[in-house]
Amino acid sequence: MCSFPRESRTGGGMEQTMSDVTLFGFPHSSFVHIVQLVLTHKEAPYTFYDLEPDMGSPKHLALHPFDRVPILQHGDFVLYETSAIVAYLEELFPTPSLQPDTPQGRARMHQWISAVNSYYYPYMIYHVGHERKSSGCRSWKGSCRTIRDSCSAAR
Ligand SMILES: N[C@@H](CCC(=O)N[C@@H](CS)C(=O)NCC(=O)O)C(=O)O
Repeated sequence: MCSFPRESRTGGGMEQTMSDVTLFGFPHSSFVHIVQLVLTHKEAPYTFYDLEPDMGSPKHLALHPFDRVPILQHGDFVLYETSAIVAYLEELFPTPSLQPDTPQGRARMHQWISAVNSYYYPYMIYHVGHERKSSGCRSWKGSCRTIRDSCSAAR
């Protein structure tokens, strides 16, 4: 069990609610936003813990060996990887359902989840986003080339 102190929220983000679901992340993370969107849509009470100051600490790595967020804790059960988390939430809070009701629809959904994880996110966030932040795309030609290549790959 994790011993981090927690800040309580519900999916709506306003009320103070005790819950055995805790989401660990940091506020600017797009993957954390995905989990928050699902919790919010399902009106599921949860506790948010801002892990930003503790990223990379032994406590964080005990929850996520790959040094990332989000992490979901439900009672004693700890889970990482956004797609696994949202699939778990779909079972835990089945209504309203957030997945299509046909095999083809669900297959397409999984195709998009995989494409975002494998292709869009690495190029658009890591290569373009991080390169822009570090260089501003003015001072370093190599950086501009990385951004141009990443945009082409993401297309
Ligand atoms: N495959 C992971 C990716 C999660 C991920 O990359 N999260 C980013 C935030 S959006 C992160 O933890 N970054 C920390 C870092 O790169 O140091 C998932 O699906 O949950």
